[in-house]
Amino acid sequence: MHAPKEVPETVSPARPDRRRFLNTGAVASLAGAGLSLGLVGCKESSNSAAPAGQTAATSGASTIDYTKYEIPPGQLDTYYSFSSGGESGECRIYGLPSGRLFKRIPVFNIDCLVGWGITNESKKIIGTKADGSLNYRTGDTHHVHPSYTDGTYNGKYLFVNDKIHGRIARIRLDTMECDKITELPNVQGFHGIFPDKRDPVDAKINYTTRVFCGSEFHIPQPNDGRDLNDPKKYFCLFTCVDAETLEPRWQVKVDGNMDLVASSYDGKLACSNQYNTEGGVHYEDMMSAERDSCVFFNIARIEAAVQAGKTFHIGSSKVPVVDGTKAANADPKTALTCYVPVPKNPHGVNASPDGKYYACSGKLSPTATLIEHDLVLKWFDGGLKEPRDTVVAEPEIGLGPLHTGFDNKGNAYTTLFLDSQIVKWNLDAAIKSFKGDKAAKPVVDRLDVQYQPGHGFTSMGETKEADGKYFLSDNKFSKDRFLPVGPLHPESAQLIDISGDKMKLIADHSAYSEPHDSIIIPRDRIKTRQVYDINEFPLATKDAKDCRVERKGRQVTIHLTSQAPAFGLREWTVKKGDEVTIILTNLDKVEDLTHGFAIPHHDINFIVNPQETKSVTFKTDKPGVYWCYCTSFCHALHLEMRSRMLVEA
Ligand code: CUK
Ligand code: CUA
Ligand code: CA
Repeated sequence: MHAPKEVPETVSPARPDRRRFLNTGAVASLAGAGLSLGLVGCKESSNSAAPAGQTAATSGASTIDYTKYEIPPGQLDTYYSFSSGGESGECRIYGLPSGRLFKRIPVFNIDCLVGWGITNESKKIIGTKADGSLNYRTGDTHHVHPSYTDGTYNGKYLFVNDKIHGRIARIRLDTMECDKITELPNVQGFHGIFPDKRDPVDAKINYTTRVFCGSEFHIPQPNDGRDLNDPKKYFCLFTCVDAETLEPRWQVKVDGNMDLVASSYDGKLACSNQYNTEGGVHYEDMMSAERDSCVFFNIARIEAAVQAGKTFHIGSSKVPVVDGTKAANADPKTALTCYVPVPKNPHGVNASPDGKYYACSGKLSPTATLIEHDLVLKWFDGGLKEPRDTVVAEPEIGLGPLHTGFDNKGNAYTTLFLDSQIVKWNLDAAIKSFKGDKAAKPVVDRLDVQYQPGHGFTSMGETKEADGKYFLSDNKFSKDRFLPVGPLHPESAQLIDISGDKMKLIADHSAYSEPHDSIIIPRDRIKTRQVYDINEFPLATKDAKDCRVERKGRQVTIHLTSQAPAFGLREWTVKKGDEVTIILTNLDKVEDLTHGFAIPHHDINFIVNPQETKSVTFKTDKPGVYWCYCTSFCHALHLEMRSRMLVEA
């Protein structure tokens, strides 16, 4: 899989030799790890994985008029795409269909362009220790989801997880900046996240008030050194976070782990796929059972149990915890949770836009499991015998199914990691086939992608307004799709037109490692601000005449403004060993007129946007002259835009 290869001059999406090479590599590496996958199909060529009678994969390349999708200079994209950034700890904003990268939003990572993790305001959001250093300098963002009103995006917030440190972050969509971060108590491997799509309790609140968070890694509770090597005592918590305060409201103790999270369209349920119902601590143990679960949470019952005080607490955490284990929830009529068995190590669970179904992919099983929402509610009412009776379809769709997007015509699009394909399957046909109708063929189309897709998502596909226009495949390998840039290849995000019967691959976009999830929103849903309101910032200096130096003992505060092409003070004097705070307000009101501020030797670098105020605090440890200069090319005299900080011995 990692053998050096020539770079082909042209890239054909359909070069079968290359696909076979990759596919066998992916399977072989799993097999090499001693895994018995129990997979059907052929390891030679992914195309033959299509069961007889079903459509073979197509390159989709032959007759496509790519100019149809071009965004010429000066024209705007029709969609925003918000993407996670994986190991980078950030989020990103792309335009679609062009694939233009507009912005990287620092969230859990330090960013010296905007000063994230450097300015006092951003450090407060990320969280600091007593000595003022950051709590964490890294993050791992996987899933991005905007806030909802009545089943569709309201343009207010974007929520994102940090898998490493169990933190949830919120991004304001008017400024596209992170404004809150919370660390969830007693959680490790916070992976799945999904906001409520409708608030069922308070009609006055017309937007998302809950964000549901799964946890993937089971740990001793509390994780303070007890039960270190007694995995039977480890467990995971499902957390509900308040969307406004971003504080945890309640948690649920569950059996097994949680991977992805989905929420219902009526506010009644949330669910999470579980690949480690075995409670294993080694991979062989985690894949020993033939079936795992998709666990459903009955939100109203959980909140009633919390209200009634049927709760406990873990360690020093004040967050109430209810017991959602199987043993404590044997009677469906009072159960808080319902564990629906699904085949082997599922990955990904997605709600269909009509609110009727949840598709849970098999990963180690070549199937997707379709669970009916109303049947889960029926089980909770005592009207169904077994949780498994909620399953209405389980089509064979291909090898390594992971994530599913939906169009507006009753079709699902699932990424097949091992097959390197997107498979389009019809929900009604899958349900008929499950009932025994031999004529019903669930799989309607297949398309090769390059290569090994992880997440895939349709435009507006996680809202009731799915529009059936685009599917974006976030692929884990790009290999020969782009000019090589050393051992770390970019990931490939491939845009697919799904408006017709056949999927058409229309563009490759490179992406810096490693986006997991994205969402696609029409541009008119997003309303951004271009200039801040100076009154939002209590520390603002509203007039250049008010610039000044204030000293209290060893603490010195510099009140400073920027207005092209000068800072409000030409120089200021401090002493070695002072603790200096610089508060900088950008007085320029013109859209796009950003100034930067950097101080040599002191590791200070940040920007101030029009009418914005930011501050930094640092120690002066070395006497000398330091030119504080503007880092953002703002004016013909940008290079001349500098002030001196004189540090006396
Ligand atoms: S997980 Cu990355 S491909 Cu974190 Cu959404 Cu499935
Ligand atoms: Cu201000 Cu450059
Ligand atoms: Ca398992």
